[in-house]
Amino acid sequence: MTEKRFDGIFTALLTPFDKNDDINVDSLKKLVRFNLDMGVRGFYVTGSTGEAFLLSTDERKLVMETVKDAAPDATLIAHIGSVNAKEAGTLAKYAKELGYDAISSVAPFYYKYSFAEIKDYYFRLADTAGLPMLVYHIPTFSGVNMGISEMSQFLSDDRFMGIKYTSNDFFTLEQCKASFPDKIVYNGFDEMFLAGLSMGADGAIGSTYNFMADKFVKINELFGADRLHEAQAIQKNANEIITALCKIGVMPAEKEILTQLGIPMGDCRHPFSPVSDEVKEIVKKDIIPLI
Ligand code: MN9
Repeated sequence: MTEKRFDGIFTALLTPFDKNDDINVDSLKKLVRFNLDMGVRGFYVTGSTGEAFLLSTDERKLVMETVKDAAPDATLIAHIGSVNAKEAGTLAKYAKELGYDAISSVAPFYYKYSFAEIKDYYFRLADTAGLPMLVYHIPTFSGVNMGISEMSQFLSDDRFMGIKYTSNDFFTLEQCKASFPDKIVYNGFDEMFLAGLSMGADGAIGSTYNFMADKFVKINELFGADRLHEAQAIQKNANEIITALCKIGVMPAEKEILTQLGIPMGDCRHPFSPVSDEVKEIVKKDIIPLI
């Protein structure tokens, strides 16, 4: 088996639902193939974008299995994070069993844990799975902010492969990469991918890649070839689309785009609202032509 690569573009996979609000396995396979065809290196499975916290443990396992079956050769990172650390442990073991390449977790949230407790959560999961651990840093959602001194406590350890960095504090991103050049840093906000690259990111994990990964694969290539202005033009085009998505709700709109492109995704789960007819029209008239 060839060594899996962790640089490049990773789609934070959306989770398609059918009419009964169950996982749509068929659409999930199509979505994986569609993304492989756009040139992604791999997938970040059941993360925020995959509605992890709205899925049961069995549903999370089903998504993980389906993706592994559909993309056995891609690099696969399972987000196993949960507010319930025991569930996270179960999923971490399952990721190992399925042959995933790494696990990742958001910091334990809702209760206000000390940093020592957060650290213990991560180290236990890394030991449970025996897979490289990717810290998922998303302070606006988790409420857990970490600076370079906290991050260093993970990145200096062999069990940690790097950080998925979803924040616009690029100075801290740069400090992570400069202090730990051998670790992988993923840019988390798609609309700032080029900025992240210029501060040292090795790649990116993002939600808009579900339907436009090809643009980001290209930005990455152009950046690597020092063709910055061409990369900028593509980022600008992508950002027109992301600006439109932000106005109507990012994940519901992403699902609607894919549905209109021929992969039925269903709505995001309650308490997200179903996509309105007005949003469907906006997607059709204003967004699809920009892709
Ligand atoms: O996975 C995503 N972050 C969140 C990363 O969902 C919070 C991003 O891809 C954003 O959805 C995207 C739009 O803001 O950058």
